[in-house]
Amino acid sequence: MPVNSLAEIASVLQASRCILVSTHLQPDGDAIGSLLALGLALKSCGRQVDMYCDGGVPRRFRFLAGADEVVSVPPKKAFDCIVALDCADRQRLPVPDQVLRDAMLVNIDHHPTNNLFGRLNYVDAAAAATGEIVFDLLRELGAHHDCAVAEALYVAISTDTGSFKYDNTTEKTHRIAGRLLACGVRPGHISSLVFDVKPLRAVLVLQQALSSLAFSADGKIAWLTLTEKDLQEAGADNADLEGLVNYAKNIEGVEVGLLFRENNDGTVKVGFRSFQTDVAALAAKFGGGGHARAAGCTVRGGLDEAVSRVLAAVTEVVGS
Ligand SMILES: [Mn+2]
Repeated sequence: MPVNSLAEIASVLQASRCILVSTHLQPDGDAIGSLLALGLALKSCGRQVDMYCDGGVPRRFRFLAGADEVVSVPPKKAFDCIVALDCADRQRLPVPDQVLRDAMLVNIDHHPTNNLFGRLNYVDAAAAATGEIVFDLLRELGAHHDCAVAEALYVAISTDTGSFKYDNTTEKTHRIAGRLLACGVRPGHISSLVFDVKPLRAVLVLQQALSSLAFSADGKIAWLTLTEKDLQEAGADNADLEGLVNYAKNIEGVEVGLLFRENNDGTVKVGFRSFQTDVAALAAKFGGGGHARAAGCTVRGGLDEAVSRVLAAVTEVVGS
């Protein structure tokens, strides 16, 4: 699926003086780790580099070196080259048209749905993370993997593989991780900062959510509900709800886990997780979408109404 080679992309980067590195909206660990690794490495190769992501670096990744150099609004200047990382289409890239206009747009990604929107494209759906591709690109560039770059790549790869637990994890993933450890990455240190330590408000909102746990009669569907008041009392925001739905899904005997989160605009956000059931198809019935085992939608109406409508649809598929 890659259209251009990493050698071609490396030579464009080497020929560019002024480079913008960016990534998709609502950046995750792979987005931020890939961005920082490539940005810092290009700087160390003597390029002028701006790093930009929508909203800036999320709190839990701010310990990474270079995070304070990432800007949260698009820089208003001309670039020779713009690199989009981990971004499946142009709509997910928050860079305005006028900034893109005269620049060489390079698209580096691993989403199978990537529509090759760059002038140069390297898309490898077999890569567990965009960070794996950036690792190869840095070798092509002859860039030195210092510890800061290695930590950023480790965050990219460990987050997109769920700490090397998902089936996208390959022999190559572990080989790259091994090279990163050789550069000085401490896996316990990174995983405690990225996966384990949580702000108190996230634990308080988890406490609220668990107290709402409910099941279908046969125990195959489990769901959690959170009201706007629950979130306010905990002082939590959406970022604090990440992974919460899995508490419902991972209960023995449960096939579909759901999280209903009341918004303050008269809608309810629903998260779906499953073992086998195609929840993307279920979410699509309510105008949402996602992956087969992880999907979401937003339903108009109150919490009780959303719960009963969505449960009726899930029950039709998994029984009750
Ligand atoms: Mn990714």
